[in-house]
Order: sequence, then structure tokens, then C-alpha cells
Amino acid sequence: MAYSFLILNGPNLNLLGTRQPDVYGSTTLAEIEGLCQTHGRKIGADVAFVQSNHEGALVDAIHAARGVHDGIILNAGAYTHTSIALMDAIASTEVPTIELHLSNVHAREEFRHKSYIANVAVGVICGFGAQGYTLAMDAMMGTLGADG
Ligand code: CA2
Repeated sequence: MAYSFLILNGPNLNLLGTRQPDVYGSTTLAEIEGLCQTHGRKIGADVAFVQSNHEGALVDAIHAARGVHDGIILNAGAYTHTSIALMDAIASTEVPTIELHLSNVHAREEFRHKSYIANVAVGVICGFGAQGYTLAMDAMMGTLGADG
């Protein structure tokens, strides 16, 4: 039976591929979803791919993941650095969550070094661009004990 992953994307990530390609690459979010769906078929994971610019909608999506998805891969965008609400939602939902970023946040401005999500995440992947999404899917399979 396939695993089920929620890949959740936060504010402004709908703009990927259209601006700041030097920082975030030229791959659009729709193309990243395509990569994830293809990779999911390869490794045995169904993928629900969601983006919202609204903190409360992200909280709702995390709550709704309980009992539905086996793992959450979360690029919370700038909410990573500010949102106790997202941290609490992850802690309460008890679904293993991997924090993900396209850019290497530790090589950027100081305010991006702080993550509330990391306190409750299984692990963090950052700096690998769009490839980070499929790396996170493989890492989630390992976390779930399903990587052979
Ligand atoms: O590197 C990442 O994936 C980030 O989560 C992206 C966030 C940023 O606030 C985090 O510190 C790191 C920003 C997403 C903005 O995405 C844009 C994409 C294209 C053009 C403008 C913004």
C-alpha cells in the first residue's frame, strides 16, 4: 500500500520561477509538483501538493493531515521564522514533519537562521533548490521505515 505525503508550501512560493531565479531557481511550483508526483510513483507515495499564502490555512491543512497523511513536508516560507502557530500545529498533529527550504537559509540574512518549525520537525533540508523536495520525500520514506 502506498504511503501518503502532504507537501505543504507557504507564502509567496506560488511566485516560484517568475522572480528572483538567482535565489530560488527557475522551476515553477507547478513543475515542482510534477517532479514530486513522478517521484512519488517511483517510491510508493501518494502526494497531496498544497500552497497557501495564509497562516491559518496552513494550520488547518496541518490539523487535517492527522490520520490522513503519513508524513508532512513543509516549506513554510517566511512563516518558518515567525510562526509559533505552525510549530504548535505540527506538535499537536503528531504526523512526522520535515522542514524544507529551496535556499540555504543559514547562508542568508540572520533573521532566516531562526526556525520555529525545526523545534518540532524530524529534520531539515535546505539549499538544494527544487531537488530538495524529492530529497525530503526519500528522507520521509526513511523516517517511516519504508526505504528497504
Ligand atoms: O528557501 C526557501 O524555500 C524559503 O522558505 C523561501 C521563503 C523565505 O522567506 C524563506 O526564508 C526561505 C520565501 C519564498 C518566496 O518565494 C518567492 C519566489 C519567487 C519570487 C519571490 C518570492
